[in-house]
Amino acid sequence: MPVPDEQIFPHATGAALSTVEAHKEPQELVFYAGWFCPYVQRSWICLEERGIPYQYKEVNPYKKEKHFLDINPKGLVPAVEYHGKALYESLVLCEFFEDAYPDHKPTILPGDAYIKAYARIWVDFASKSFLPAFMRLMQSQEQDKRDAARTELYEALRKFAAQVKGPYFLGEEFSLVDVAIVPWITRDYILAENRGYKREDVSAEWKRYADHVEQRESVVKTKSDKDKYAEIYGRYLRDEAQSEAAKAIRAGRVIP
Ligand SMILES: N[C@@H](CCC(=O)N[C@@H](CS)C(=O)NCC(=O)O)C(=O)O
Repeated sequence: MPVPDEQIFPHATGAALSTVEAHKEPQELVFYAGWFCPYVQRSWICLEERGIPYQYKEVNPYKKEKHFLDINPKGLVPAVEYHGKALYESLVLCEFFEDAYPDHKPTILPGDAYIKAYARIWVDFASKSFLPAFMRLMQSQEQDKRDAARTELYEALRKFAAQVKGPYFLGEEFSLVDVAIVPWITRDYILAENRGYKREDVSAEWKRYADHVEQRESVVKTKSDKDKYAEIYGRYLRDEAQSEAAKAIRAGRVIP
């Protein structure tokens, strides 16, 4: 039985479409992506930031086609094939691009060992504290659960924003911490339009940071037209989405 999530507009639009068009030629690195996916956007931003040559291939991960499951047995985008070998997990890919393409600048992890470890703490925070709260707020149907999720989200964002050196998380340099969170910043209008979220209600620091980071060129270049996200996020807002992440949130499990 096809899951409703399979009904996805088939390709990128807007600025992201131009980026896809520029990456059609075969390369040693094949990037399996879904234009709509925030995790994909993380890895995609890193590829664009660092000018790494890659071939973009659109995948509908909800179809779980055999070729794609051979690349990522979890059946999730993003994934890559590098010299014919497969890898997946958005943040692992971002770090892999650092290691496999050391001559491509700028790097998105700082060179200093302490700052690099510190950055990883906040990348982890984005995945474990911010993201589940974001999704809970989107998927919650009852008002009391929405209020609790919004409070949880605001607390996480205030903690994060209090550490922002500005304009980016670590200061002048855009880094993996920004990459880890910015795809959801570009999608927070969904919460603003449907769940009473406001950047300024989190804190002035959060609003300043979010307003700035979403304008980064690599972020803008990996975004599709706003109206194309509506169908997908409508399923989350009605709590009908059957993605692995949506099911995990519904069941109170960790997001895969
Ligand atoms: N932890 C993974 C999550 C990736 C993920 O959940 N991708 C979604 C699309 S946004 C997907 O492929 N979903 C297919 C499914 O849930 O069946 C990562 O960071 O790469």
